[in-house]
Amino acid sequence: MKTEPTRVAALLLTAGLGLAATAGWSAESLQDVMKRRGLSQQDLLAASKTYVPTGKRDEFVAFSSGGQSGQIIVYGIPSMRILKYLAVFTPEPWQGYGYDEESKKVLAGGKIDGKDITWGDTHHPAISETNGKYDGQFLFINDKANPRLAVVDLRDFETKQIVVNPIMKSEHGGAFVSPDTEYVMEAAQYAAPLENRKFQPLEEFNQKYRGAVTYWKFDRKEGLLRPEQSFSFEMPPYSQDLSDFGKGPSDGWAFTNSFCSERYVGGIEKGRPPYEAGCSAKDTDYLHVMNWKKAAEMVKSGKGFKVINGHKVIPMDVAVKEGLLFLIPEPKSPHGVDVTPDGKYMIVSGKLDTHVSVYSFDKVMAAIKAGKFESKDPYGIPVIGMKDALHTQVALGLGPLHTQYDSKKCVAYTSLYVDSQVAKWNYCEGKVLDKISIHYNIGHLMTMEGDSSDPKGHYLVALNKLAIDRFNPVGPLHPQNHQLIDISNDKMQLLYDMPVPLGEPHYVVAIDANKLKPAVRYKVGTNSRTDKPHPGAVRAGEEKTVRKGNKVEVFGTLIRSHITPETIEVQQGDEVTIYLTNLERAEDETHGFTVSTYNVHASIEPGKTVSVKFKADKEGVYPYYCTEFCSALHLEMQGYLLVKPKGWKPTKATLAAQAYTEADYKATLKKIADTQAVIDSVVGFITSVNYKDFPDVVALVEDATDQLNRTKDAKARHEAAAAKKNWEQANLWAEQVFQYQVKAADIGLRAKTYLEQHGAKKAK
Ligand code: K7E
Ligand code: CUA
Repeated sequence: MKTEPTRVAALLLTAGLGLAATAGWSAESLQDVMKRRGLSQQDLLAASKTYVPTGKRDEFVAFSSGGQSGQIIVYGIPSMRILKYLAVFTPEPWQGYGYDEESKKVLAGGKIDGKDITWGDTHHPAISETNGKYDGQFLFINDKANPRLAVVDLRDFETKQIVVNPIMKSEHGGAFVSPDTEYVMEAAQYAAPLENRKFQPLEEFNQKYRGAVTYWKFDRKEGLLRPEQSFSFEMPPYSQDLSDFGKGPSDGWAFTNSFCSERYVGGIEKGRPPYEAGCSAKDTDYLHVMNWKKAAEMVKSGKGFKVINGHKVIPMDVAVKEGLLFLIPEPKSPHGVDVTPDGKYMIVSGKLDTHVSVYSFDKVMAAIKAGKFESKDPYGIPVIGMKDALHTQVALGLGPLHTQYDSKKCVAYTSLYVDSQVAKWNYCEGKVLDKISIHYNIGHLMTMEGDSSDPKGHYLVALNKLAIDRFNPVGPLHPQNHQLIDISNDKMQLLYDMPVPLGEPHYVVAIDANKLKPAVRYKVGTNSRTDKPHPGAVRAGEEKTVRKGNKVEVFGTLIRSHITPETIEVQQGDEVTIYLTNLERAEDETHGFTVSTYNVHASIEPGKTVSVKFKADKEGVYPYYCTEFCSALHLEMQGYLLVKPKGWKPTKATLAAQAYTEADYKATLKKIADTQAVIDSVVGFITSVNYKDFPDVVALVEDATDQLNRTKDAKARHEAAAAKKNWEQANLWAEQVFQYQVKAADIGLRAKTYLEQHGAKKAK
């Protein structure tokens, strides 16, 4: 037990006294490496465009759908280094998501019909916008399989809310945000009866099944979707698909694609042709055009909706009468609809058509104003003639799907699924500019802030459906495949293949890294899921255990390197809740917490308060400990949950004594003096340079000072014990002084290294 601190002290001594290591140079030249690894000039160029040297950061941060994993993958561009998985619809143990009480409450918001759903089919992440531009505050993502929408707060990258769509049974056309994020849109996919738990025969599909588009009201101040202020359009039972909000001149309007407007219902087992045949029989489907702003005002005034499953729904006949809903034919089995950055055009791609269709918002408005419609659909919705709405159509290639925009005017990129290519083209003039092949079968593609009103150009990511021949084989299930493409020049250049180990990511969005300003700590005692003070929080010295009947509540704290309390004693059958507050202020000083075999885990970042709860239904002894390697004495960050059987009585016994001597105490005092010398030399170095010019170092110095201040209490205790010749207590409290010193010295050395690496100058 005494060896580890001694080893640490020795390490500190060498590190503190030795100076910066001499820089090592590779004996190989660039040419040698190219030859040895078989790299071309082109490879080197690509590598130099993606490589981010140690200590440097990426220009953009991407948020990728994690597909069936129900999570979001965060990575940097251009390095394509994975930074984090955000737990959204699926429990994620590292973050305690689904294993602590606060996150369980968020997940419970996603229960459907009272049942837990512990996964999600995530498709489309969306970053919140202000005036059509990414603002980096919130992130939304949908679950296609179980129609749900989640809100992630980008102040701490945590999921705060999951809502269930009250009328849909599946959804796909979400999440998309209005230019000021007042609303988040999601469109249904597979039509079904809107009433919950209601059976209707497929024979009555046309009459009883319905699609829908929902507008969720977003309360930016509280960071929450407001179901009571949200509403939906009832839609025909066409399979609504991707959507987009208008912006600029088209602000106030929104657009949703559909496929299978044939309303075919399949039945391969009855000898009928499959869905894929029946759903692509017609040459056109319908683009749905909605005046969402007018609809929102109508609903707000308390008119024009009926209530289904407690949710406001605008019936189709009302939408038609009020001029809120129109259709335009679109070719053929379309998938993506993407409004141009200037808001003047809507670009639609038909999977089974070689063209992209550029619709003019002005022309659509003119037709509506003139009452010029070519027909009505079977539900009485006016249909605007395709010719009256089109700006142009451009032949791009086979299987066009999704479109993104460049910072250069009129320049767009469209994915070609069948051709496995990206086409770069000009949508104002309707001409193709460049094409690049990818591997294989691209779905979505994404440019930097490329679906906002202010795209940033630079890079494009292709989200490919297959990863044949790309990566080291890992079994029949291949990794997902994102490819980074340089779009800063006229010709596109493929830079990098990135295997993605969670699938299937359908869409990804990327934001200028400077727009993200996540916090590094919470105000002490914060419930991170509500951003409110946690009633279970306590300050240092206020830790307590409270029993009420068979309910035991432990109010504890964590700080390097101990958990208070270190023993929890309960009776078998007690319901135990442990509230834990991380008292740290230092960056990245997260502690974890688990109790053996009770299936609980928490990640407690600086300042956070969380709770774990379980029934102590098994007699026995259960160690609990910190699960993050937080400090040199992390392994000692431990305690025991003692679950006593009913009727157990203590026998006369005492804790094992260690019997330390005065000599042990003196040796510890010597160790303290030596360590203080190291600390003094490090402090001497830091204060000899302009460390105050480095905010990261200032924070480290504050943390080190904080650790050193803690020695005062322990010092008073060991001196008091020594005065009473209680050598055991004296030695142990002296050891505690040393522990604080070790942490302070460790932090000080980190600060020193940082200063050396960042070219600190002699202080004047
Ligand atoms: Cu896979 Cu947007 Cu769901 Cu297209 S989606 S590919
Ligand atoms: Cu705290 Cu390990």
